[in-house]
Amino acid sequence: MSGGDLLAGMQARGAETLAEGAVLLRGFAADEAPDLSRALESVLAATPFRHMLTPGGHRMSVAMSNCGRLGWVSDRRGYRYDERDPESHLPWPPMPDAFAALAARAAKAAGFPAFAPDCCLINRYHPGARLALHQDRDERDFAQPIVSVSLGLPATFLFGGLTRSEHPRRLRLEHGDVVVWGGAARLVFHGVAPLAQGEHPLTGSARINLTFRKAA
Ligand code: MD6
Ligand code: FE
Repeated sequence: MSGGDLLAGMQARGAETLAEGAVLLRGFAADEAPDLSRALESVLAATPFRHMLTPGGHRMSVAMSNCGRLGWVSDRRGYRYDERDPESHLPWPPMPDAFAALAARAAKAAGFPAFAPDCCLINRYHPGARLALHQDRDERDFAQPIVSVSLGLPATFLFGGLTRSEHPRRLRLEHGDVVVWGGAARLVFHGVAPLAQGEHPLTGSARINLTFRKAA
């Protein structure tokens, strides 16, 4: 893509730089959200949402599943990527084409032209569910970005710094918003504040987040 194309695409979609390496593409996935939602239904039929256990023994308030060659899992042994669903012992369902295409298109719009994710972590928040401040560091290559797609109810995303002590900014993520994050921002601490009550026509009383990673 030429610099001109990149700029045109970003202006058309209103790209916002959150930090060096982190870009918010507002509404980038809004048009295809119904297609994504249909594809998601068939993934979840094979590998339903579950509340994983943290290494410290707490049940996570966010429900999770995965698709793609690898899935992110947490249990008493720690965090890791695994080729199989620990509940069914089957491989995770393949990543739907619509998922992979969107992730690549968003990464490209943010300046990462060769993103080929092997994992899509699927997060479901109901009111009250939250994600504590963390870094994504279970992946092999931190030169690879992460693409994060928000569907359904809005959330307050906490966007911190490279140390846990830095006070996070609060950022509203709405249905169809995509955040691409890599480069200097790849290891920032981040989280999600407790989800507020609400109803969304596509997802009901939930927020769904798809995060695409190149884990291996
Ligand atoms: C969420 N997202 O938005 C959780 N991690 O529900 C994440 O933890 C995340 O959005 C790395 C990069 C982008 C993200
Ligand atoms: Fe994360």
